[in-house]
Amino acid sequence: MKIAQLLNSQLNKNISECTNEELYGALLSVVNSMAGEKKGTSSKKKLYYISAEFLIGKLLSNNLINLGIYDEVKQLLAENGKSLSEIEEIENEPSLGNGGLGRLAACFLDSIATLGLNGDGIGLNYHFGLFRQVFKDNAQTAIPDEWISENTWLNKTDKTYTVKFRNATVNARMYDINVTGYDNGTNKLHLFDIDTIDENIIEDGIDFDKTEIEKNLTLFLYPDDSDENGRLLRIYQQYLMVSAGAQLILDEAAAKGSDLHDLYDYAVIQINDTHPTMVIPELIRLLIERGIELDEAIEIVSRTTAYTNHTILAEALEKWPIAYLNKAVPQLVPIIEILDDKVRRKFDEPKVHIIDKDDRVHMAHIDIHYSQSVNGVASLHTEILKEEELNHFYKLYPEKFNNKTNGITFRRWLMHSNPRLAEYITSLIGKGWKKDADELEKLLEYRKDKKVLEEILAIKDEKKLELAEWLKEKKNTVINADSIFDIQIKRLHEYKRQQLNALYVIHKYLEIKDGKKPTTPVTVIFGAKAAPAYIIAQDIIHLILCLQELIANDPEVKPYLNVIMVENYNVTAAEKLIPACDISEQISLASKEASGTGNMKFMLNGAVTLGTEDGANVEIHQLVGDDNIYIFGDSSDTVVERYKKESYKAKKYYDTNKSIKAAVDFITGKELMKLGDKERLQRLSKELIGKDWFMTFPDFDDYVKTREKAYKDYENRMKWAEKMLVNIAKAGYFSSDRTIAEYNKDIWKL
Ligand code: 26V
Repeated sequence: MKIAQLLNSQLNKNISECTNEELYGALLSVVNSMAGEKKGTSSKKKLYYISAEFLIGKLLSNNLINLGIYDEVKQLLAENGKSLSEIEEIENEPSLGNGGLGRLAACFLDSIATLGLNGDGIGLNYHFGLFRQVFKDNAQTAIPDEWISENTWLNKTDKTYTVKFRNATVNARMYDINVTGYDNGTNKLHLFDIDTIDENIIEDGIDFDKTEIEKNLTLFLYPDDSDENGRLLRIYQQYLMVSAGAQLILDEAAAKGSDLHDLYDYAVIQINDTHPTMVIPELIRLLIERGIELDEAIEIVSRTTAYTNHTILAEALEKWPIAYLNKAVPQLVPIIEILDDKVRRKFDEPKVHIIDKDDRVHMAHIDIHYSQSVNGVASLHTEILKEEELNHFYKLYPEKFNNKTNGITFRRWLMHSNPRLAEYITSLIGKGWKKDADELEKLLEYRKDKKVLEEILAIKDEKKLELAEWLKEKKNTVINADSIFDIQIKRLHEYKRQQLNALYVIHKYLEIKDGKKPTTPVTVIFGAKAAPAYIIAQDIIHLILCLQELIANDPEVKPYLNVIMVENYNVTAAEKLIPACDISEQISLASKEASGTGNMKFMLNGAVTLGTEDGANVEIHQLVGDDNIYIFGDSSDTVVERYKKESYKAKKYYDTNKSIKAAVDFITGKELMKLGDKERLQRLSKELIGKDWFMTFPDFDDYVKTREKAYKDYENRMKWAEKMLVNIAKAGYFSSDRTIAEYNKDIWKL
């Protein structure tokens, strides 16, 4: 049937007479059923990508693109006086993720389906997801993100599994979201939930009674875990996900003929960071329950699982007190103890034991000992895991360690978010790049072609105007579309160093005040949520918002420099911001950012990176060469050494470097103190001078110098356009299709 007929069968009047809401509802049902009818590949072995987060973004356009009906639908609507982009506005963005790890999981699902691999996602259906960020008095406040509405991509299923905790038994119900492949079949994202959730227990902001798990289990992603009840709730959530997931995996394998002794021929489970680690002891427990001997069960599960590490920050590596596990999921404790005991019998080194001397369970250690593969997410990251962070494990199991440099789906991050650029690329080199991203290199032929370079600049200008309009309409913010757009968007964390960017802004502000005016105006754009319990991160947001206000009201500075912090940064905002970016800020302290994936999205859209040699920036640098990236700062070796020697003294830099002192003093100077919260600004200034744990001061001068160089180079428009073009041409390596093909070849073997 033609789309028009399908759509009409959902509507009881003409398209032209429908509201956008009605059209969105109708499109959703049509697309959902078309997607559902397209079967994915059915191989004997199936991949299960299990993750606490899936930051999938809005689905309508993405599905229209993947089903190959985007243009047809858009035109049909236009013929009836309707706009697809206005209809897209109706959709709420699913609030099922927090940052890079969750977005990566979403890109991976897209690529798995696109490559025609038999693989589904397993996660949880959080009713209010991660919080929605609202700025009030120049500070972040958090409210529930009500993303589930009547028209939803969630398909309720009849499948339920019993999940037992010490003090409660719940029924986990499976909801499915169709995952369409680009020009290929449909896979599933399975999200578990329980019917007894009570949304009315939410009190002020995002507070709620943490103890009533039948009512609260799937209310929020990452509920506050600063007290025992919060930490227990995290364990309950994780177990709900893995127990239901494990039962599903065993059911599906058995249905295909597995006797469970050969589970690894039917299933491979990719464990996305440590949140799903309990799937290992849970599967062992379930296999024993079904009659398999302990040792064999351990062997079977170890051959079925693979683990991805996404961070080296010690505080992010989960360690649960055994007492907490005992309170929540006592059935796993004897199994974890056996897993630990086996390790202890083989290895004396306490650093590789699972249960430490303080009776805490190191979740990553379970993954490393009891799975077949351990991978990092960019070459530098994997090297650091092997040589530093996980060196003791690497020595035991060198064969398990491997690198899988992250990637992004070009369907969402180019074809959907920047259609004009995508079409222009196709007009130059044909459409082959859509299936084989390496073909983007053909663009290099045009690096000296004036007409091509001018068109690339024109597309960027158009995207900048669009962003300016969007900011005006949605966020009530006015920006100058003729300025350089210098953008840092990512979770707020000290290691990502938004504070370094803010120090630069202050430095620049002081220079302008001093009469040193930039030739091209600059708009510095931030977007970031901070974990509600992360005080210094909140302070950094406060500083940025105060700077925004200060400059907006300063007629002397405003024509040259502006600061904007976009409220509630999410996938939808990223889709507007990234195509409009000139300079992509990737300024984490070298060695700390596992990979980064925003860096890849920016590059693909013709932004030039200003960054440290960290994460995947290293690989971007290698691909584009020195002339097409701005690299600054200390190397990861220097940083690692400095930590080892404990030799870093921030105060020394503050005392001897005039620019640093001036910028830091400004934080507690009279201008900002008048606008801001004294306590927050003083705490931040004290943190920087007394500690600066992520070493912004040693990199400060080089950062300023390199950023100025980038701004200067920007003025030569043709040369700049060539840098843009090289970045686009070299981005092919970062297609998640490449990453997934590597996972499949080396680990999953589907
Ligand atoms: C962080 C947080 C912070 C807020 C409270 C709860 C919570 C729970 C888990 C985590 C771990 C986040 C790990 C993560 O997102 N890592 C990122 O993974 C990306 C994909 O591999 C990678 O590009 C980023 O460099 C890495 O930071």
